[in-house]
Amino acid sequence: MPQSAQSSATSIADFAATSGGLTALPAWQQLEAHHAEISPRHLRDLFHEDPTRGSTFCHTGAGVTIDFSKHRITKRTLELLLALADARGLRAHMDAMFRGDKINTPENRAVLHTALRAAKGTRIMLDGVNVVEEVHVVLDRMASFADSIRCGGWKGHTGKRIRHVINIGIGGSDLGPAMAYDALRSYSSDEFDCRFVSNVDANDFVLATRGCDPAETLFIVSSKTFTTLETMRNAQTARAWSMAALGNDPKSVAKHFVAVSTNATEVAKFGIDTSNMFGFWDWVGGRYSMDSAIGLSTMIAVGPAAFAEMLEGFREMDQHFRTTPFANNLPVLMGLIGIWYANFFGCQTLAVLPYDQHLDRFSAYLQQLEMESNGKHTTLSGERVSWDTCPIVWGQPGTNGQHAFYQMLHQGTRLVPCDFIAFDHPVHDIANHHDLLIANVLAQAEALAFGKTLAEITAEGVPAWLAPHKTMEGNRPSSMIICDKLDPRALGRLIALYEHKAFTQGCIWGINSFDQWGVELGKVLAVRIIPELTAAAPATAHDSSTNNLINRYRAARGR
Ligand code: G6Q
Repeated sequence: MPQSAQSSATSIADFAATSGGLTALPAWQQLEAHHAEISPRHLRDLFHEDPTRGSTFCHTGAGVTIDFSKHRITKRTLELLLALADARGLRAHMDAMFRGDKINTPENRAVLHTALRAAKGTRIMLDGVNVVEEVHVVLDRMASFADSIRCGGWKGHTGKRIRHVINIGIGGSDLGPAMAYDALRSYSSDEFDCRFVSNVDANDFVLATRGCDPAETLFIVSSKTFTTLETMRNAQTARAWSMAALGNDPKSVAKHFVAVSTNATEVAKFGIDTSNMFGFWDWVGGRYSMDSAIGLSTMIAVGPAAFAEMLEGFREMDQHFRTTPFANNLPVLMGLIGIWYANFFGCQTLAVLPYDQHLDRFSAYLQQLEMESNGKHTTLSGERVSWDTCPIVWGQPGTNGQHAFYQMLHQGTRLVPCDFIAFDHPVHDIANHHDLLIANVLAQAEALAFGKTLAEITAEGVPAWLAPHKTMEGNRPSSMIICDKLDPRALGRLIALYEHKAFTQGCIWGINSFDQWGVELGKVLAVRIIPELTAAAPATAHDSSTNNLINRYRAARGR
């Protein structure tokens, strides 16, 4: 794609300065006019007009193939979307991220999760330090710790080997490791299990520790800040639970608790020996941290070699994103096509539908990645956007979803673009399960796109009164994302694909994808309410609804 004659942002300052004004861009306005032409057209006609469409809109990179042909796009749509990316300075912004420029301007931080998987020997300088060297020092420490847990060399306080590893963390310090543990469960050691406690609801802790012998249980307290309310309360409960069973000996903490954090002072205050702390850095956002030390539980589960393969998968997708022309660039195309639906078709959601049970928690992970990154209404220059930003991301694995919510995808009144994710080879090749699974995912994409007309239904002899109920409009778009097999490398590739897709969209929308101010107010208000629940006098300082709800709860608890 040639550089556009339209305004092209080249530096972070330019990027911020031009982050408003999206809808005034010529490419945007051309897309609006183009949408009026495309929206009445049916995928049936687009396929009829171009018999090669199934291959021309299919791209492969970093071991991932994506068939975009069942989208309501033409070559012209892509040309205009690519011109939009060009006008928004995507290339320059991407280079700035990889280089370590402080593109998270509201927090004055670099965004260097790509350095977490850079190969040993790479140089990425930030404030005079080669961050890749630091990354590998931590990876090496993680590897020797993971090996000692895996081989039983690390013993608990009473001399027993560790059988249960429990990660305590929330948000970015939980969703990634929890998702990855499920995703790679079939590659995990059977010598121990990993469990996850995140919710401040005590039920989470009780259920996660059910059946665990404290003498065989290791807690990883994962918190970038080491001040998060939920994590700190769960860590204190875990310490009490562990010590109570281990003779209340404070020395037991060193054998049953390690920390992943950037905050050595708070880690030491909690009682964890900082030699059992694995660090990371303020240039890694929580939701981009599952391949940092936050992935310690993943490394313990699958081993350092498999973890390294996962990092290679990430790196391959980073390389693809960074070097492939946008017209064939998977994250860029995914991001732009997402913009096409969110901003021109007005779609409010995106369904992510993995056809592999191991990816049970993948859409929950993506909810944070995309919605916390791009669920913003303020541009980098501080104005309110006059365009929509992140859609709602949701979904669950097929084929279960087919027997639940797919009805709405096929015949509902809302247009829901879908990401199907499938694998050529099964992790467990039993009977012909995989053929059945693949037949289903292919059939769903076909049915959504082409549907079944009233004429076809009627020709089958369906009575006129019933035929409208059975009619499937079709023209419902989807991507088919295909990898070879779900293994650590493929997982790394897939996550990096979505990370860079989110980056692409944040750049087009002109927002900062790397802060999360929207979660702060609720935390502050909760801290204010906590003492009011037990105070001598009823609450009067809030609105009448909140006062009433607090006082109702107090009464229910006999206060
Ligand atoms: C992610 C967010 C957020 C964060 C959690 C946990 O990008 O920053 O989800 O990960 O609030 O924070 P700590 O790791 O500091 O406990």
